[in-house]
Amino acid sequence: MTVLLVFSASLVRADEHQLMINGKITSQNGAIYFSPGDMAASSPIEVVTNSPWTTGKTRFRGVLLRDILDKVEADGSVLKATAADGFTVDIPISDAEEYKVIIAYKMDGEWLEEGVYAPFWIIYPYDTDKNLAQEKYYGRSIWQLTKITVE
Ligand SMILES: Nc1nc2c(c(=O)[nH]1)N[C@H]1C(S)=C(S)[C@@H](COP(=O)(O)O)O[C@H]1N2
Ligand SMILES: [Mo]
Repeated sequence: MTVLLVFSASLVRADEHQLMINGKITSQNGAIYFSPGDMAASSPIEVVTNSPWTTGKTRFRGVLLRDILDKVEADGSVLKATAADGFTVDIPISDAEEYKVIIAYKMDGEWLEEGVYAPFWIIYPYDTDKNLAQEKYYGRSIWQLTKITVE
């Protein structure tokens, strides 16, 4: 009975509406979960930028990736990011240190749309640093982000 309860609880937690961070972090259970509401409770930050997916300047709101990594005490060099659509990409932790990379949960004042970009979207300030407006960083701009494994 206990096993069944634990199993169903983990199924509920590992869903498409939140972000699970695991791997080389400090956690008693091996993973830490954030819903968009949890993220919105932290200091919000905005990145206003053009992007390949939007028309004109778009206002992305989220939290600094480096702040979240600090919060979970990430101790590694690479983030293995996974999306609900099955897409995966490696993001060097150095990106979070060098650039104002955010984990976005809102776009132009609206929560990211379910089944499209929700719950989270990694966004770089593509306009601020021309170096960021290239395929390498677009490819790391994973939407429907649901899992980060710190390695
Ligand atoms: N969840 C998710 N995020 C993703 C992708 C994807 O397929 N799924 N494609 C990535 C890649 S490889 C690139 S170059 C950019 C842009 O993809 P697009 O040009 O197909 O829109 O989004 C990135 N983020
Ligand atoms: Mo790509």
